[in-house]
Amino acid sequence: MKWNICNPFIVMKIKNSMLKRKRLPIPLYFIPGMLILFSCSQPELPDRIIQYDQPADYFEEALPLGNGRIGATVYGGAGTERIVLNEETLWTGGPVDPYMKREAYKHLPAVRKALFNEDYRLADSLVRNLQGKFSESYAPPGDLYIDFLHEDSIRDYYRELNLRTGIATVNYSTGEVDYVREMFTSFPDQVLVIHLTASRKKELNVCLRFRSQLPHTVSFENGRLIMDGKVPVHCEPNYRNLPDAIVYDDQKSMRFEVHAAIVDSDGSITGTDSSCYLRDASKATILVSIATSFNGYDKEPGLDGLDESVLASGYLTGAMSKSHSQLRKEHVADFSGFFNRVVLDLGTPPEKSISTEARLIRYSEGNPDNDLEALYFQFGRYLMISSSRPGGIPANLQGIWNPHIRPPWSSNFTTNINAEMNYWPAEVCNLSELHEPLLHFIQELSTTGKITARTFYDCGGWCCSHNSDIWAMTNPVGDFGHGHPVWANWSMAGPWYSTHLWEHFLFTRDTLFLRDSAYPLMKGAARFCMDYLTEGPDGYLVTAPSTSPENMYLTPDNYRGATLYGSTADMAMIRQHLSNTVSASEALGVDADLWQEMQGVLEQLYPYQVGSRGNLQEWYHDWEDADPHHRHVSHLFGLHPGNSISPHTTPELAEACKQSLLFRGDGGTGWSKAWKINLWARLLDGNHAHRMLNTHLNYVSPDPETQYHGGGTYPNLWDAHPPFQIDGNFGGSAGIAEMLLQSHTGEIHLLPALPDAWPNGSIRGLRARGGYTVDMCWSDGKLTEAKIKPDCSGDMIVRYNNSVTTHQGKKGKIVEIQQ
Ligand code: FUC
Repeated sequence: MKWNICNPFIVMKIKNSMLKRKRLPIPLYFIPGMLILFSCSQPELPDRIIQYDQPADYFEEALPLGNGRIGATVYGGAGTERIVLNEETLWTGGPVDPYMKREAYKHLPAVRKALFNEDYRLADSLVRNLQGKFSESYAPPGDLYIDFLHEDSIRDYYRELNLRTGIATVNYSTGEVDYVREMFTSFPDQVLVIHLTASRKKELNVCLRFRSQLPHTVSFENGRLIMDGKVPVHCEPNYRNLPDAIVYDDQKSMRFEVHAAIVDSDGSITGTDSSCYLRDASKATILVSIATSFNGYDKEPGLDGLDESVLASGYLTGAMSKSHSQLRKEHVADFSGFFNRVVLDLGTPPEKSISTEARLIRYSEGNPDNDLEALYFQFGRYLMISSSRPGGIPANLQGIWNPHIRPPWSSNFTTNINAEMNYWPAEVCNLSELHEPLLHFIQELSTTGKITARTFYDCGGWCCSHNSDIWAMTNPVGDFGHGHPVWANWSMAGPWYSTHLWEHFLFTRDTLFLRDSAYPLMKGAARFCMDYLTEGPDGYLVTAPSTSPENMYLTPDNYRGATLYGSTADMAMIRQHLSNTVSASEALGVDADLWQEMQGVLEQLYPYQVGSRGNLQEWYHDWEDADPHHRHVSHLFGLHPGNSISPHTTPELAEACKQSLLFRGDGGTGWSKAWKINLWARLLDGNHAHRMLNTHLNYVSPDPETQYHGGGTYPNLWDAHPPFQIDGNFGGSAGIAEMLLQSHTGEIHLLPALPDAWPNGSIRGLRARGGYTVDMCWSDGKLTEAKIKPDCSGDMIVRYNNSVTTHQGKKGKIVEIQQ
């Protein structure tokens, strides 16, 4: 790497008093709002609003609110409001037993023998001996309903979600009365806040009630409507058709409590055992708190859980001590402090009256709408601010928004692309602190992963397989032999996850974080990789067994298999992670012996191969793909998210990646299309990246009767896998950023993949590796001005097209580049 990293010897002098933080340290310079620098010639803070002229019928039309911990999906019905509640720690199950198959590793030599005898059929069958249990599921506590006791005839209905403030609003009139409903989930106060007003006295009459699919009871105590319940102690993934798929246990099940209270009202409040009434009011605020007994990944949530009742009650009492306007003010300051750091302008918005759904449909019919693309970019940032806050749990497959007891793929952490993609926008989109839940989770994974590495593979270090959950599960899934190896037997989540640790350092240059939090974990993942590698038939080091996530090969004798040795994906992930760990050891000036060992292994890794059709080979041998259009493109990891391939440093390999992408085609699920936006951007082909964005934003109906299986976007802008999966939203935002700014090869590359469709525009507040904040304006497809603010002093290499210049960067001093 070319980064001029802060002197490692200075790092060693950091005082002990600074090392006591329990969670990962957050760089001090990320104070909300501090990085807003200037405006080129764009409107200040344009509206970023999603709007509709009807209530939602489906979950994918409802509007998501979140404070990282509490999720609230708001339908906005006029007669009845339905809000699907979630709490990020409410998961089925309990701490995983990482020793579930103590001697699995004894099967490894037989699998390797079969592989090196080229007996792939046998290897596919034997590798099933290296499987353990499935992950647990993310569960929904229930819904809050608010019945509005007024006339049925509604007019002037409008609802919106303001991405800048994190506030959802519903407006309508009936008879002579105008009703306004305003909702947000406050991070500072840890509650859902619903503010209701009627334009006439005594016309606000409502009933609050809960509904839950889980065993629960509801009571009304001291002016609070309280629902308490429990989740299953085990839940089978939704794709497994087994009896007893959901199991409860009175002692062990995780518990939850939801409290709701009506405050600040001029009406009268009464309650029954199942509901709470407000009568004759003109205004009211409803506060809702949720808590669970989750007490950490390694503690039984039933027997050794936190007191969910005390927690839920405490949050509510705290919020009740503040007025609605104070709660609102603090929420908006917190939320927009993150959101306003980045402003993107790609063109004029359409007329105000058009709903977001109509806009999306119009766009899908081929009508350009650059501002919708900018809105989509910001929606990804909105979702991250709402679903991932320091001290919390990483965003899962549905972020934090899930209505199902058996959600798609358990709403878990799927690690062979999805969990990582969720965090692709974190750094570049100036939300670095919000990366913390994932970075902290890696530490938890390393504890169970150490046992998995030893018991499944007889290796040191730590590893993680293709699924995980809140219990930091790391074993290969498959229910002890029932899983298809093409997804079950993949063990590279350790190195992939660990690239996030190094990326966080590159963007923040936080050496304390690198030394104390990141590097020890990186070393552990590197140790596993080095122990797991074995000598292949040509003398290179390879992984065995290996897969190329979820794709299958065809051997020359037409065997359709999953297990092989030395898949390109495995080799690329290990190459990336070892290179990163080498750089980390250099930055910290430590571990000379390990450095030497890693360098030696890097030199012996099976290199990239260009296949006979000019593609980057996915398999060790130049085999055909069983599905040439498969959604996974993990063999291109070195191009993105890795940096071992780029058109500037390895043009031939970049060309081979291009061929592979062309063969794969532009189809795929939501996240697959999002990945391809990033890949085409890394190939510096802005027009192809934009074409992918076009198809990524294709309107998908939320009606389950619609049989559609190719990605796209729902009316509320959620990514359609289908069903809803949040990774494509995050990957899409990251892809748009990647089209405008890249920094993975040691240069700050301005407008690397600007498509013809965006001739004029501006962006401010993107972040580049090395610790820079970058603002740019362009016109007629050409950069007009860039302003780059470094966090540290040192040389700064800037590229625009083929011109590369070096600047002396001074900490905090803006470097202006005019074209
Ligand atoms: C992987 C993908 C699927 C889906 C699932 C959650 O298995 O191949 O497309 O995203 O994760």
